[in-house]
Amino acid sequence: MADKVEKSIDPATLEMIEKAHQDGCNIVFDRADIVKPCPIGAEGSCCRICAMGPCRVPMPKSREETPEEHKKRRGVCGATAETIGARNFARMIAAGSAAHGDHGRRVAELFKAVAEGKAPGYGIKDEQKLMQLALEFGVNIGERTNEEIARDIADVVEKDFGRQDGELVCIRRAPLKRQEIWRKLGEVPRGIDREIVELMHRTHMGVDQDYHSLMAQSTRAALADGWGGSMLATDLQDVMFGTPAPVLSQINLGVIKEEDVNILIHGHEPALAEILALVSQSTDMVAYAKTKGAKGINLIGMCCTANEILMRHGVPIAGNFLQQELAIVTGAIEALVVDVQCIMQGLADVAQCYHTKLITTDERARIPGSTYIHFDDLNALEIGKQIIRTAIDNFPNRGKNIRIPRQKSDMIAGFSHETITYLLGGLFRASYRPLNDNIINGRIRGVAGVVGCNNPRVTHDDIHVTLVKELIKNDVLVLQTGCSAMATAKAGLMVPEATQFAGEGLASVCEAVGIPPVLHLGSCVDNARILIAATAMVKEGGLGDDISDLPVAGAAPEWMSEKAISIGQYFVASGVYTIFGATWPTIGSRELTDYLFKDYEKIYGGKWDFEPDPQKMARLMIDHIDKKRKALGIDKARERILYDMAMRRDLEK
Ligand code: XCC
Ligand code: SF4
Repeated sequence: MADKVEKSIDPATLEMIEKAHQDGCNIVFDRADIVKPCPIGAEGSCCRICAMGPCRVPMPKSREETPEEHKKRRGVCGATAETIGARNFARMIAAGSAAHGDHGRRVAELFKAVAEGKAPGYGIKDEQKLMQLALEFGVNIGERTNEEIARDIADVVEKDFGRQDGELVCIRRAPLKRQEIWRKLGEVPRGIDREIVELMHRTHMGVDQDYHSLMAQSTRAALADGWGGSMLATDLQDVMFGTPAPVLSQINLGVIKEEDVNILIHGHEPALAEILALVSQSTDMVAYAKTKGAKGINLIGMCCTANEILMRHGVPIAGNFLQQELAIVTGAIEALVVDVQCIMQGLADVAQCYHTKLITTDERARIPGSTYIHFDDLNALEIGKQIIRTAIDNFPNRGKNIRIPRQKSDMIAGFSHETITYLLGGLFRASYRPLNDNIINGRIRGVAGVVGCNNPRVTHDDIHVTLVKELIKNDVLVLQTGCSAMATAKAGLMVPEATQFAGEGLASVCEAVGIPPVLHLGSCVDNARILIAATAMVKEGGLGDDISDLPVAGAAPEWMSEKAISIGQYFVASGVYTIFGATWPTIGSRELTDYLFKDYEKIYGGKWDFEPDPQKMARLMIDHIDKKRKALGIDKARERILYDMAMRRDLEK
């Protein structure tokens, strides 16, 4: 990795970095310059899980090690570089799966409270999805009320977290062939909590010392994320808050309004954000804001909480992960309200440079220097009002030093699995048939999921945008979530006009259906929607009988969080070729890396890969897609269609 990277391709971000410096305010980009990544930690070769260490067993620099050297590369207990690398990787998966699992659990708890009528302000918005879940989970519908049905669904879901034996309920959603692969390997998750606890146990000093078996349990914990915690979170959120449908909104720091009380909500769980979306528009709150000299209340979002309320309410997004501090730097944010995950501790210091109140709300995520307002699902409306009032009261404290970048882009979001079927097939024939047909006939070459974070070790947004542009140019339909979705939305790729960047085949399909070539599917837990979409493609027929047969690929080009590794692992174990950028955390062990990058394909049909250059990354993904097309025998169709298009172009001349 180069020592000096360009900070960002986003002009709004660059402008605010400069303002932060003028204001003498220290931000993530500065800290990334000062704190260099530890080279031994970066390659996964530092073990610090017991007090005989920490043991550092780095790969020799700039040359192959001899087999003798490799044998001697061990920690005090004798742990090999493979074991150390696998343990570190496994622990990332445990933490990532735990984060999504705990998110799912909290949603399930709220769902139960809603079913019991104990959570005023919340309700059941998507009755159809409730019934679908009831049918799927074997819950009796009969003449019962929605609440009674929800109560029983809550019981089924609750068991998924604490079950000791058996299988997670959503495992049955996967293609049959995939389920059989997992069962044969003994990797079907029993309970979400159990798999994570067992993985932590196995990585303790002196337990599992075979990287194969450490990675097998890692898969089990990761599947408990993708087909467990994340999937349940998405489903129950849809039932309570509504299944997203396409919605037009705007993104980037330009959505901050100078004359309004600006309330920025940041984090991951939608329960609080949903209430704020409701309360911030209430007439008494808006009236109160006016008494303080503001024109109104502007609720905006950041990171995945933003994705949740964007998809369901069209709430504008101020930016992605690396812009969280920069929003404060505008000088126009009255309150930054956070829940859990991806919240930088640096926010507290940046908030001190301005009038912004940093409000923490979750007992699991406390930040020194913040104001803590405990959010309680059972008293959500009252607390929501208290938060909004606190923000409004802070409006008169604004300084004179305000600068809001002009940049904001239009975007369409809200492509749930359900809406994709409707859009493609129509309300009465909702299906994936048209998508499969267009893949088979070659107009669409394949489908890519591009997801994940920002990372200041690479140029902000650049890798996302370059990769996605290259993919759509080559007729690959792109599905996105997380901060990656925000990067390309800012770059104008999530509007129908973006078909101008798409290849002719993909553009023709998008224009016929009226969708952008890059679809926003939601937050990081909504990666589960991508699993369901892939499964629907398999079930629709004509593209093989397993996810690993599909011409699809996945990427997290600017990843940074442990959740991203968990997501990657469950995609790989579900049969998807998955490529990460930025840095790769097992480079210190050749054997382990080969196992993940090569041998995995024989086991799962999918595998990991690493490539920081977005052009090369696109090439690798497209090559994989073409390989799958060839195996399906549909490679020729694409040649024909491209030939037809060239002829048509010639005729039009
Ligand atoms: Fe966090 Fe989800 Fe990563 Fe963004 S993409 S930095 S995890 S907010 Ni999930
Ligand atoms: Fe070192 Fe082994 Fe302890 Fe790890 S477990 S710190 S390799 S002695």
